[in-house]
Amino acid sequence: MRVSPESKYLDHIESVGGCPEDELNAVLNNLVDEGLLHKPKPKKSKKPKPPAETPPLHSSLEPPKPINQKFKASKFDIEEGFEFKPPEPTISSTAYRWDVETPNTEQLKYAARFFEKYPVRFLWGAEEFASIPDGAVPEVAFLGRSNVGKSSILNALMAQKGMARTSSKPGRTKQMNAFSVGGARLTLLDMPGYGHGSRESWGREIMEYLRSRKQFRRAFLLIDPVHGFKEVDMMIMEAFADMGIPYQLVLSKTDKLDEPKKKRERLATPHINEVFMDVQGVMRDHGGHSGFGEILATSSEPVKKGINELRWAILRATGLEPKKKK
Ligand SMILES: Nc1nc2c(ncn2[C@@H]2O[C@H](COP(=O)(O)OP(=O)(O)OP(=O)(O)O)[C@@H](O)[C@H]2O)c(=O)[nH]1
Ligand SMILES: [Mg+2]
Repeated sequence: MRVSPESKYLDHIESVGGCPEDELNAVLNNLVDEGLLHKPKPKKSKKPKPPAETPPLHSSLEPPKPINQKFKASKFDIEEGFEFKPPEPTISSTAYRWDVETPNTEQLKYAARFFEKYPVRFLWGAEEFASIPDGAVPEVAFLGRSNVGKSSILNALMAQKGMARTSSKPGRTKQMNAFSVGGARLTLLDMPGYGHGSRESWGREIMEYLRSRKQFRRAFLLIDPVHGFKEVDMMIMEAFADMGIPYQLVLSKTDKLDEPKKKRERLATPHINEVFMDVQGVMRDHGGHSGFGEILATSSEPVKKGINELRWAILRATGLEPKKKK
């Protein structure tokens, strides 16, 4: 992935109808002033690489070193005297994992049932995040720049088209919306995007909400691999790390990486393996220790990809996965 290619990003902004730099800078400066964010060190500018030849999956790319070995033997493993080995890093078309086991078919089926079996309920929408009382039901939140596909991925997870409102115009989601799934055992939060079309104070409010929320379990930070990281994404990851907010990176709209070769070359889109490596590298350099050891590649349309793996990741983050039988 070409990380922060300014020109590509600006092209994109032009294509969506405006330049959000002032807004972004205002949001960032606010966060920095509040002491909630540190400015990332400026990166050395790299020469743009030529469009990548698509290597086969499981290619010879060496996975980089794990950035945070958090995987630990469970109490059950210790009690039963099982030999403990952290999982080997694995890479596939939908996931790069270095700190967590690959879910098996049964687990993915369980995750699908959990999300699809029970009716989804819209719980509340709020512009003033501080006003929502704490509760006991675990929550996960979907964050990312405007238009990255947050509401769409929630609809895919909930298997309910139109439950969360989507739009091709950035800034569609104007408030934080909460949805109840899995028979009221889990709450999913759709956050307003930061950047183009967003309100200035949201960055600060969202951070404050995530930091103080008792039942909050993990933020899923969406990155569009065609546009790559922007400075604000890196600042958010650093803020997560500074505040000890657990997060996981999710690549959205990865169908665009599978587009016909001609179009892909025009967009200079890399292969997914290359994206995984680059994304992990950026995460390692910006707030890696708060990030989870799994990056998922998803798409919500035209075909769904990686949705059950994301569902499983959510269940694990919230402790709602089925426990091992004794
Ligand atoms: N190709 C493709 N397009 C997608 C995908 N997911 C979302 N989109 C499109 O991207 C646009 C933005 O999607 P949203 O889900 O509204 O994005 P958002 O992050 O919620 O945007 P805000 O609410 O404005 O912050 C819409 O036009 C979607 O149809 C995907 O997986 N693949
Ligand atoms: Mg939205």
